[in-house]
Amino acid sequence: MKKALITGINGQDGSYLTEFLLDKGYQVWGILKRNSVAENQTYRLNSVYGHPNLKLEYADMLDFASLVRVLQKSMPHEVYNLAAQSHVRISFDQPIYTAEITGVGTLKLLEAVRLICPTSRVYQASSSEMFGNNIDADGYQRETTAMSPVSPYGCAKVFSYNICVNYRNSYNMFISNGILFNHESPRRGSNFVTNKVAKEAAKIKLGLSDKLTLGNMEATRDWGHAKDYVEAMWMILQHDVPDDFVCATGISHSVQDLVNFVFNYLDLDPQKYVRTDPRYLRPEELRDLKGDCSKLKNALGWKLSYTFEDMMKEMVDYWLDFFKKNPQANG
Ligand code: G4F
Repeated sequence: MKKALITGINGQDGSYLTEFLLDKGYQVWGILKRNSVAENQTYRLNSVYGHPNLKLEYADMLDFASLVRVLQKSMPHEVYNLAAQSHVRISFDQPIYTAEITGVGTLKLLEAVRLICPTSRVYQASSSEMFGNNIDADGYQRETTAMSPVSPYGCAKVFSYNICVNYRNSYNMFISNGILFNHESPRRGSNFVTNKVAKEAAKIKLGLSDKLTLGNMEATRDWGHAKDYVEAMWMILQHDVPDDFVCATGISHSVQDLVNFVFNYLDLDPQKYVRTDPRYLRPEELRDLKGDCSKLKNALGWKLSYTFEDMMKEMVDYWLDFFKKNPQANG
């Protein structure tokens, strides 16, 4: 039986990847950071919690010894490093914590893999945030686009990307970076813009709220569905050689387009409800993202199954259903 270890197993991507790998017959190990509310640690894993092939262990990216212990216990064939402080604006509030988890945490994991199970294949969750405001002449970012991050989070991800390439070359380890553009779902944290818009618009539709307050409406992002992107992670580790791949839809929308689409779907007028507030702006903004994933499509045959519109409808429908059943809840 193939074994995989996932850091960040209880996040959006970790939970979808767990379901995907269990379906493929893997034994899946995951590390959980201790949380005082135990239910908060596993709610995204509800559909698979208690599965005989799912093994959860307490460990932390800040705690090298805990990573060593879990690797020794699991001896995985594949390691997916999805753990991070992944919120870009919050990385300006907690830059050191972000660097330690999202940057140095990766190095701790690589060093532990090198010492304990050096033939394990390692997937690193790299990010389009690494490109900053660099765009190729044709309007896209791709594997060869220069990286000039504009946030502490982006800087930490560039460190992780580089240390992965360095370990691959220095120690001949199978380590691959997936450079993923924004990917969303109903499991996305509701302080990321897609799910914030979906959730608040659903509340407005049901009469539970009367406003949505946002930051930069001009920024554009290339938004895909997390379910499609976890499949890419797995494909990247099945390739015959370790390599780095962009994963994106190739289509971008502005935050304003996102708002217009969601409010239109709910038959609401955004001008009546949507406001902006500088507190949601970042000290430095990444303006535009649009990815070219030709390499991933051509080398590995990856395909998208969701459109932006289907994904946003799924998210809005999730929140409509949630608030109809729990009108008092804050989500
Ligand atoms: O949803 P966001 O917070 O995602 P962001 O910053 O692009 O980062 C996400 O994608 C990255 C991939 O490039 C990941 F690496 C990262 O971990 C994360 O998953 O913001 C998207 C855009 C930004 O331009 C932001 O300024 O939406 C703008 N925005 C406008 N109003 C807002 C808001 N973002 C948030 N979170 N909240 C707002 O009220």
